[in-house]
Amino acid sequence: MKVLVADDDPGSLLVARAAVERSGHYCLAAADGDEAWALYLEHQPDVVVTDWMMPGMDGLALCRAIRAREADLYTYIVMLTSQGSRDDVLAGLEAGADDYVTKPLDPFVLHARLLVALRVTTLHADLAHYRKVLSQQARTDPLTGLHNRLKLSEDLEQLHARSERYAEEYCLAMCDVDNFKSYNDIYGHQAGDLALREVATSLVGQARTSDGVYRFGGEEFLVVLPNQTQEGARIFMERALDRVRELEIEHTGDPAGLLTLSAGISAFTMEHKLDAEQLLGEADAALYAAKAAGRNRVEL
Ligand code: GH3
Ligand code: MG
Ligand code: MG
Ligand code: MG
Repeated sequence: MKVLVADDDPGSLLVARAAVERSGHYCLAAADGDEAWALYLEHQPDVVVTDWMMPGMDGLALCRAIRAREADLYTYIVMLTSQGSRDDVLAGLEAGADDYVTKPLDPFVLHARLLVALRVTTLHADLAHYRKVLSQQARTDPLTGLHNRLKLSEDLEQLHARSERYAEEYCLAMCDVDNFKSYNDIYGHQAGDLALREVATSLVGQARTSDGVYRFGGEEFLVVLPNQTQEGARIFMERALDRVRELEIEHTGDPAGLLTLSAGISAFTMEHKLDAEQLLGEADAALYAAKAAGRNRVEL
């Protein structure tokens, strides 16, 4: 672990530092609270062992500053307190310290407390990791690996705010696989899953890095096209539909004999400032028009 030790008493600092290093940890030493805070910000130590009374920023203020700042990383804090100061102990723990050791410092005691610190910081690192994994999982569609609707609503909110602020246009394209119910009926659900994956991969391959491809629902995909005019979006989607036809996924239940896609496009422009929800509605209405006009096409 990376351990930051702060003490304005040089002798005490030396003992603490030796104990930390003998325990096999990397030690950063600070002669007062202000230096400790600067080192904390620079190095993000796993553990802070801090004296209570120090000139400038004291141990209590340091504790509070660390707790107010940390987000994902947890810093384990051990307070060094003078013997018999029970109120200090309580104040320290309330300010966010995890543990305390009384002075004069016994190196063996500090070594023992660092074992606990290691256990706790490892646990926190695991939790942070799982939080991240779960957060990603919650935003990912397991079948296609695409971002899902939750992620779409977050991204769309951001894009909408940015586009409004900088007066930029963007487009949404709602896509839906044609006659997919009959595809499942003819080829089976597993083949249907595979086809959805292929369509998803094809759409992603078509998109620019700034574009977003989301699984909106069962066999529906939403493509978000930032900084794109409606005409640009139409050209993009025509090409995307070409690519899907070029997959040549046989579908005898479809008039084209192939698996095809229909798409409806809506645009956010300075003249047509709908909110994101209304734009989704417009894209869906355009998709409905594409279906009504015979499928396998793009409508605005
Ligand atoms: P249209 O051309 O009008 O879109 O007709 P459609 O048959 O594609 O539309 P409908 O809404 O009637 O059927 C959609 C089908 O998509 C029904 C559903 O079983 C299938 N589907 C939805 N999600 C999945 C999935 O994850 N895997 C598979 N294999 N099929 C799915
Ligand atoms: Mg002191
Ligand atoms: Mg559908
Ligand atoms: Mg469909």
